[in-house]
Amino acid sequence: MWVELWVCVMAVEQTLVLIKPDGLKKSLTGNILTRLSETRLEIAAARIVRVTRELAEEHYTFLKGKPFFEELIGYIMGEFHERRKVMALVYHGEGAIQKVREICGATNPEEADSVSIRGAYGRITTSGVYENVMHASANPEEAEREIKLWFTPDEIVYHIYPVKDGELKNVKTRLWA
Ligand code: DAT
Ligand code: MG
Repeated sequence: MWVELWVCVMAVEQTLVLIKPDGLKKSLTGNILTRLSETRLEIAAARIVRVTRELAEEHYTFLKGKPFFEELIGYIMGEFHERRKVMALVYHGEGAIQKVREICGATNPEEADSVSIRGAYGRITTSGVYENVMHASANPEEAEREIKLWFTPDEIVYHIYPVKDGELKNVKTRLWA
């Protein structure tokens, strides 16, 4: 007798998570990391980033032209929360994109499942900004573009995308005095 065994194999993926300025201001970092640890995914990278206009506009480049674009840029830059920074993380593992999106919840915090992060902690301001606490990549192509925007290869502990050797010439940097 043949027994059919269906095994659902999920692809190993990586995804970008941002804890946005409202998430930091509301002291939700620990809470969000605890919820994400339920996924059993691995943290591959983490950093606190001061978001320049250039980075914000590049991250949301596909939304250029939307009526809410300028406010969205101000929000992610921290202009409304006295916190000019976000926490950026890369999660790695099977089905990472969908697992993180599920915990994150729908874009509109009023429509998000109430136990998701956005449903529980997000809000829409009177001027219509979706303050939805966190970002999560939506698909593998977006994840790759976003991870490469927010991290250099050396900041990620796993080898996830191809790298090449390069040399930076005449680059000014700050060193410990
Ligand atoms: P998501 O962040 O769920 O991937 P998205 O990529 O479509 O959603 O949009 C990016 C961000 O832009 C989203 O987190 C909040 C903001 N946004 C999207 N649609 C909006 C709208 N109709 N009004 C106000 N802000 C919006
Ligand atoms: Mg998106």
